[in-house]
Amino acid sequence: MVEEVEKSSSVTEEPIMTNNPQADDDDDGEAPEEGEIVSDDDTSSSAKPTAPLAVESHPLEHSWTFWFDNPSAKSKQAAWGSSIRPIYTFSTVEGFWSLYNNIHLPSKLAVGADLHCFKNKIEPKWEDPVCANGGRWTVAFAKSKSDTSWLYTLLAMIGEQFDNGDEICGAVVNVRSRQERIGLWTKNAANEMAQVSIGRQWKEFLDYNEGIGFIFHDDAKLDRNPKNRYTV
Ligand code: MGP
Repeated sequence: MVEEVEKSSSVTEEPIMTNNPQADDDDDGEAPEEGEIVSDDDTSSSAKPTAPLAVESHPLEHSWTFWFDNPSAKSKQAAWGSSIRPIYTFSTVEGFWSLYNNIHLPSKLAVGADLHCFKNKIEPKWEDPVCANGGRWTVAFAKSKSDTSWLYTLLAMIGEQFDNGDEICGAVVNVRSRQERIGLWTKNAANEMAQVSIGRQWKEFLDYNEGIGFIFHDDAKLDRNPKNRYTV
């Protein structure tokens, strides 16, 4: 049994969950599956039940929370962000995979959806005090082409691959009708050295060779199409 994933108290909708629950219940009495460990003396069907094998869990440096903004819950009248909900929090490698394996990839999400993975306790909003002076790098992908980069972004973040990992708030994938965009949110937009380092490393992790731009949240608040402050 992998470490139990901490479930948020406010789970309301499941359009991001696949119908692919983890096959954790191994004691089905059937032939072992490939890779399943069977003890040598487990030769009779009347073998006594044994204590479950303890599976090591590998703690991450930080806890992370997935948030989801369901397009069908978004309303033109409601304030921006009022339909964003925390979905799950995880704090181990095993917790990440059991969650990742059960939520849709960006290519399977409905147009208009936003899926966020942020350090626990940081809300994926400009208004969050940790994000307030921050900004974001963005990479745009053709429709259904962001799945691999989304995974690599998540692994780089939760695996603390960035030299300036403390600067990172989280990442979001925006699914839109013509494209998908991944945004990497950081804390101190004015710290150019840290932002540029993060942007360069992110491109390496994604094997992305085109230019990308960094926008300050303060600029985005004033202008729907803000200018890039940094490019790498
Ligand atoms: P967006 O989501 O960055 O652009 O911001 P997108 O995806 O091109 O737009 P969409 O219409 O396709 O979703 C779009 C707008 O949402 C901004 O201009 C803001 O009005 C609002 N908005 C976005 N964010 C991330 C925030 C936020 O964190 N706080 C607030 N208050 N508004 C936001």
